Formats: sequence, C-alpha cells, structure tokens
Amino acid sequence: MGTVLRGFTRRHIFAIAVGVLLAGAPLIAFDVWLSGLIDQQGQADVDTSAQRAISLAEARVDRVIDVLDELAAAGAGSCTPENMAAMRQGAFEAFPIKEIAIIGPDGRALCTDLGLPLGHRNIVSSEPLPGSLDTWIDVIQLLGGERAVRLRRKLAGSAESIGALVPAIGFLPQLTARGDGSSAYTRVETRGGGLIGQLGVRPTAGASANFVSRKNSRRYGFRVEVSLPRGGFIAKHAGIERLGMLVTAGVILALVCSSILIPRRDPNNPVDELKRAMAAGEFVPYYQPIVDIRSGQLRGAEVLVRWKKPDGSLVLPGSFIPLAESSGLIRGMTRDLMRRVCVEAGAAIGRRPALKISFNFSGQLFSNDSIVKDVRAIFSNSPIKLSQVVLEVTERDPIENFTATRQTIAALQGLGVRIAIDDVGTGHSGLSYMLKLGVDIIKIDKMFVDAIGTDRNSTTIVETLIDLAHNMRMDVVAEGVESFEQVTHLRDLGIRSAQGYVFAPPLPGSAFLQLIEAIDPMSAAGEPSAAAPTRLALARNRSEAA
Ligand code: G
Ligand code: G
Ligand code: MN
Repeated sequence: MGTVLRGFTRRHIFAIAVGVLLAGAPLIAFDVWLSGLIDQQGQADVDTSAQRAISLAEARVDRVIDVLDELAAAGAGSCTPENMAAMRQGAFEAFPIKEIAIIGPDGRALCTDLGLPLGHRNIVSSEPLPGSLDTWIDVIQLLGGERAVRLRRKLAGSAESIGALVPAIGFLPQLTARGDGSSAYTRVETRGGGLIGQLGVRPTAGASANFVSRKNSRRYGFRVEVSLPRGGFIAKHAGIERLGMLVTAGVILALVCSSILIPRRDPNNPVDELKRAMAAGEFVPYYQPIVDIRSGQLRGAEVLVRWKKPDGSLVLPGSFIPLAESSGLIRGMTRDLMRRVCVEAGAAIGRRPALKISFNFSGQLFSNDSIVKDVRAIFSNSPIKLSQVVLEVTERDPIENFTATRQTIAALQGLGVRIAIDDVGTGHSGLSYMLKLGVDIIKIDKMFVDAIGTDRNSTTIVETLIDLAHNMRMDVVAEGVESFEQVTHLRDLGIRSAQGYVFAPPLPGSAFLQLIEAIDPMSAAGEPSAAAPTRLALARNRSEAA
C-alpha cells in the first residue's frame, strides 16, 4: 500500500504544483499590472499638483499686476494721502495682497498703504518678471522669517516704483487635487532660482524612490517641483492592492473549483457515458450456472455483467470493463452489480446454502482493502451469506501489488468469502506465483478444457493442475465446457465442477431463477428437494438473447 500511497501523493503534488503555477501566473500578472497602475497614478498625482501650483502662482501674479497697472494708470507715484488711499483700496480689493508700497531706488519702502513700513525686510532675490517690461519680482524675507513675493512696477518718469507684497503661502497649493492634505513636498521658485516657498519635507532618498514632477511656468518663469516618496504612496494604496489580489485569487479559485466540480457533459466521452449508464442502472447481472458433473446438481453460478442499453441491445463486458477499470469506475460498477444480485437472486440463493455465487473482481480492487468493507456491507445485509460468496481474480492480468492483494484476500477470507483464480493457464504470472495468494479455487480455462482428450500435453497439464489443487485443498472448476464428451473426460480426471454452454450460457436473472426452481424446488418446509439433473441440459435452449 506504501507505493500506492506514494504514487497517489506524487501525482497529486504534481497536479497541485501545476495548479499553483497556472493560478499563480495570473496573480503575478495582476500584481504587476496593479503596481504599474499605482505607479502611473502616483506620477499623475505629482504632475497634477505641480500644474496646479503653477496655475496658482500665475493667477496670483495676474491679479497683482492688474492692480498695479490700475494704480500706475491712475498716476499713483508718490506718498501723497490720495495715492495712499488708492493703494489701500487696491490692496483691499486684491486678495491676497498684504501691502502696497511706494519703493525707493534702493528697494526700501518709502511708504505703504497701511501708513507705515512693515519693519525690516531682507531682499532674498530680485529679477525682472518674464513677459512684462517694467515689472520686477522680488523674494523678501520678513522679520519673522516668513517669506513674501513682492511685485514691483517701475513708475514712468520716476526713480520710484510701486510694489505689492503677497505672502509666499499664497503661491503654494495647500490641498492636493483630491482635496486631502498632501504628503508630497512642494517647492516654488522664481526663474532665477529665488526660493518663494516650500511645503512638506523634501524626500531624501534617491530619485527613483520618489515620484517627482518639475514644471516651469511659461508666462512668468516660476519653477515648481512636487515630489512624493514612492513607498508612502504605495503603502497608502496597499489596501487596494491587497483587495485586488484577494478578488483575483477568489476569481481564479472559483474558476479552478468549478472546472473541477462541474463535470463537463460531453455526450461523446465514453467515461461520461459509462457514468450515465451506471446511474441509469443499465449494467445487469447475467448468471452462468456451475454444475456438479458427478451428481448433476447445481453448485452455483458465475455472475457476468451485461450492459443493457436503452435500445434493448446487449453489450458484452469485453468492450467496457477495460474502460471501467482505467477510469476507476469498476469499484462502483462491481458494488452495484453485487447489490443487484442480492436484490434479484438473494432470496433464492440464500435459501439454498449449498449454492455459491461468483463475482469477477478486477485485480486492482484487491490493491486496497476498502473492497473488504464493501463486500461485508453488501452481504451482511442480504440473504446471501458471506460463505456463499466467491470472488474471482483473473490470472490474465498481472498483479500490481502482490503484498496488498494477499492481505486483502486474507481479510476477505476472514469474512468467510472464498477466492478463485480465474482463467488459469492463460496468464503470465505463473501458477505458483498465483497460488502464493492463498486462494481457495482454481478455474481451468476453456483453452485447456478444449484440449483434453485431443492434446496429450494439455491433458497432462490439467492432470497436474488437478493434483496440485487437491494437494492444496483447493476446488477446481472447469470453464467453457461445450460437449458431453468433455464432461466425461473431466469427470474421469476427478473434476467435480464445470460451467459451459453444454449446461447453460449466461442467463438473465429471471431465467436463472426459473432454472433454480426447476432443478432444485423448495419444499413447503423450505428444504431443497432432490435434484433434477436431467433438466439442466434444457437450459441450453434459453439463449442469452432471449
Ligand atoms: O461474459 P463474457 O462472456 O463475455 O465475459 C467476458 C469477460 O468479462 C470474462 O472473462 C469476465 O472475467 C469479465 N467480466 C464479466 N463480468 C465482469 C464483472 O462484473 N467484473 C469484471 N471485472 N469482469 C467481468
Ligand atoms: O470470467 P471468465 O473469463 O471465466 O468468463 C467466462 C467467459 O466465457 C464469458 O465470456 C462467458 O460468456 C464465456 N463462456 C461461458 N461458457 C462458455 C462456453 O461453453 N463456450 C464459450 N466459447 N464461452 C463460454
Ligand atoms: Mn470468471
């Protein structure tokens, strides 16, 4: 049984490995695809943020320049009260201007709309604003350390200019495109590299570890950088990734399970056809009588399966038993057949304890002791006693696992069942090998029966077989007996039991039951009466097809 189990496991490990590979490939592909998607999403996010920062900065500058243009056009050029009122009005209207000032040639504020200069301011950078002739952009550090952008416009015919101060924070987008607080780093500079402001913490790891977007404002030269640590972004989306993997795994599992569990119904598949026929009860037992050639009494019968198709045709086992064996259906088929015999002939056989009923068992059924349970379960609930059951194992097919077969045979014999070797003389295993199985009966093949009396060697072989069997306390049954001459020869050789067309072909259940009643009628007391051997030959006329 060890090798059976090992073979089973190896095959299944292989199947599982193939399954894992087949299921794993789409999972990995999905993972790669999803990672790619998340990467794309991360890059798209930083690109969008950078674009938004540029739009924001440009919109701020547009607004401020409008105000400065208006003030310049209105002639505001000095620190007069009227001018300062106009500047106040402009600053008030143009959010987020913090302050409007008249600025001297040295860059210092001469006066502001608030009436006083806003303390010391350190000019970090100063450069002409691209795209406008008379406007400058200064980055200024206020006393508290925070930065501001000052847009300054030269006043015509004057050394002074008018400037508007906007806190740097007004140039930095506070929210991401999705409206949530960003974990991205944002940096906005002037074209000359003056740092206007930055938000967040600049990722330190190498460039490939981050999603980075750098964009320049075409109109005003602002340089924006947005970067986002890849790890953080992926971690944020790991939930989605895991969920996706789970869903994919589920779908694959469902596909694999359904392909295994839902049997594909192919009407041309012969195994499916066998299954269907089994479910429809199309396999029926036929019974070939086994006769005591000394007394003429019925000794029992061999069950031979027939496939009775719905169209009424009868198929012989030679054309479906091999497929039943290779597909593993043979165990169920044999079980069904034994149950049917119990139902159909159980009463008639059970009442005649001397009758034996033989079943053909494929060799593979003996390699596993589960058949012992099957046999016990079927016959312990039937009128047929286990001691009336004979199981035939053919010599024709090699025995796959000798030890297991011997153990199963011993277990069956323990139940009272007897074992016969079928087709003796035709196999390749050798009789002595077969006899080591510890069987109870040998069935001599038709081939030898035919040769008796005509072929000297065959006669000798049969004589030897019979001697051997008697020495080993085994019974002998001759098969395929077709003539009374053969019966006489077999009787002379000391053989007691025979089957063959000379007595009866395999009979359908009803004919077999009639035959039993005819040759061995039960008395009112339930005792079998004396046999009526002369009736046996009559059964020949009841052909199988009848
Ligand atoms: O019945 P027939 O005359 O064609 O039998 C042909 C062969 O089919 C026989 O040698 C017999 O061993 C085999 N056979 C018949 N019935 C069964 C069965 O129920 N199980 C198995 N395994 N073989 C069977
Ligand atoms: O299991 P086994 O191979 O012993 O089955 C017996 C086979 O021999 C079956 O196919 C059965 O139909 C067939 N058979 C039974 N009696 C005779 C007979 O007298 N002559 C011939 N030719 N075949 C027989
Ligand atoms: Mn047989």
